[in-house]
Amino acid sequence: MREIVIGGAQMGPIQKADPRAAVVERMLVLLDQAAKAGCDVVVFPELALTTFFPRWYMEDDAERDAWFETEMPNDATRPLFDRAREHGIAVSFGYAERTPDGRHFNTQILTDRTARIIGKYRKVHLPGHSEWDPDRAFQHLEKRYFEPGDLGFPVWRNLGAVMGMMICNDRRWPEAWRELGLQGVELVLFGYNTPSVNSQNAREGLAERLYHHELVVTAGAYQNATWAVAVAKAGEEDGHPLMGGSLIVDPDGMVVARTTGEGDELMVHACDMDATQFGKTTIFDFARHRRVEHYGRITSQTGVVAPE
Ligand code: CDT
Repeated sequence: MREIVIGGAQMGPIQKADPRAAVVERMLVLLDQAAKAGCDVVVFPELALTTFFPRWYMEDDAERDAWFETEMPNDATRPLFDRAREHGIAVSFGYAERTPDGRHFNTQILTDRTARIIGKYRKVHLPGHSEWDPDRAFQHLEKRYFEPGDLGFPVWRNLGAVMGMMICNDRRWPEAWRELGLQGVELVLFGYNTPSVNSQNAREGLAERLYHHELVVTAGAYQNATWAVAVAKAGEEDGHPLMGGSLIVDPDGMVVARTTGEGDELMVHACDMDATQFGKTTIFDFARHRRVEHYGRITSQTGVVAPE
């Protein structure tokens, strides 16, 4: 038995005007709760330090860059690293990253128990669009503000398990899960900011969106025989609702913990990493069952090519 107690620290809304320091205070409360609950690792949402700013159209570079972190940790987030180190808890959270040479990524990091950053992932599947779209009920400008991640889908050994990360929209892409699965991932950590309504289809309700979310996380976990923890930033940010529905999913694809509301809320589950072994050595023993000679299109072709 290799038990890791996972904490999924869902966060309620962050308004445009909320300073980073106030957000980090909320994260510290969740981290302290996690310590009391015996957590070994705590996962916070995508873009955990700010509002989901890609809903806002900006033309000014300085205005855009105000949402980005140029170093990690920095003055605002150092208390989080210090508290995590005191508790001996590994943490993972997302933020907007601007590199020293001026590149912009939607990033998530992973620390060990000493608060040392051991892993970094930059979001590969950026949803949305890059120019103002008058046909949408609201904007989703991730393609404007970020470039696609350049680090692939790495994994790291942490707390005695193989861990990988993805970010929000990545969870809808089986290729992302399989990249991690092929490296023996045992725990996938990710945060998300998913609007409660579809900006291009008002008929698609919250229930359907929560269903699609649960569908892809449970399928990804099952098909790669891995634990997964999916953590929302939820609630209404300056009039724009984000859905909750944070989940911890076991390697059989079963939901073992979930949040109930759309505010700051910790979910906890003790997860046995050895539970991944059955699936990895039977139905999803990739070495025995995959047929790569038939998978060429997956990496040679991007869009659909239908017959004449
Ligand atoms: N943050 C993020 O990736 N959100 C997307 C919304 C897609 S709608 C343009 C998601 O997949 O949840």
